[in-house]
Amino acid sequence: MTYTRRNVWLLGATWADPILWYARGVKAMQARALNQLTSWKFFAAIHGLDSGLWQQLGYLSASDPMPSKTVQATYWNQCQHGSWYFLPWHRGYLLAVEAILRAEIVKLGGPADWALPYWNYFKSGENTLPPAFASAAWPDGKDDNPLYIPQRYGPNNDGNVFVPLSQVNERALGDARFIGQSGGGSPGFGGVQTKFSHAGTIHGGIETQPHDWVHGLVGGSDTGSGLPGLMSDPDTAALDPVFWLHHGNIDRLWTVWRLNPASHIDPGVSAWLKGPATGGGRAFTLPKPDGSAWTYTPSQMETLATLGYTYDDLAPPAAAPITRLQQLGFAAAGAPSATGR
Ligand SMILES: [Cu+2]
Repeated sequence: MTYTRRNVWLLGATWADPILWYARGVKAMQARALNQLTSWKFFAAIHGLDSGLWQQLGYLSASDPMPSKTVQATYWNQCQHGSWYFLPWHRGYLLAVEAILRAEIVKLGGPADWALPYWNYFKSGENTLPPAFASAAWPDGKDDNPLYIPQRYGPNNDGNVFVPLSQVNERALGDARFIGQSGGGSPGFGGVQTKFSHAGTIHGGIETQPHDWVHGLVGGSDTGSGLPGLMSDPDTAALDPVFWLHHGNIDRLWTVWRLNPASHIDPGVSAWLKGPATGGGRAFTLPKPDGSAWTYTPSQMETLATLGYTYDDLAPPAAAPITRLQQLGFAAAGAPSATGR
């Protein structure tokens, strides 16, 4: 079967089934302790853990049971940033959490074809935080909505969470090269060549815009304490349930880029295809629903059909940057001869 990830704004209602089941799945993962491989906090720590910041924000206390050092070294602080591994690593990360959530949902009597919704904040009218995330109230209880996070401050740091359309763009889709130039030049669509890179500084085109920008605009910061919103810092971002809908959109845009046009291709070199482990670096390893380890490589992450899922919309954006640039280019080059004709 093929799972279909759908636009959260087009599910039909604030608490349409896919989002309600998402909340229930999140709640089940949140009920587990930090040292359990399928817990919400364990998964957030896979992206990144800053113990001091987690403590300050109330997500870690001295009584939290810690996994062994070996488990921490295998799984935690793994997210790939400033790297050509940004897209494939995060695709695996989404697949892993989605599999665990789906297993929880099925256990709770939910749909076996559940898939993670995504948030396409580029669509006008859909750039505000989906309402199921915006208030503590939810159908299953009074005020313990698992999708609601108080540490989300928005672009003006006033708690009004939206993505200002003037501050984000999809221009990276027009970059024909996946691999960027580290010495200046284009950062490429997918990022610069690195080894295992947990915190690289040169971000690829799609990683900068919209990825980084949306993180910062949604998370904002607390003007009182000065602490970042969860989404604003990679070491807390995945604690926020909206993280996964944002990354769903980034993941979708990778496929949009590959399809439009078909000449957009992923790196063909083995250092990318086989991942950092072939060069002696850490492998990409994530927990499966049964708690066992799943190790994957970028080459296994390239094609949605192989991975058994798709998106409800893989069309290029209406005002596709590449088309617009091409038109401008043609107009500029063709103008003099057109006038002379
Ligand atoms: Cu992110």
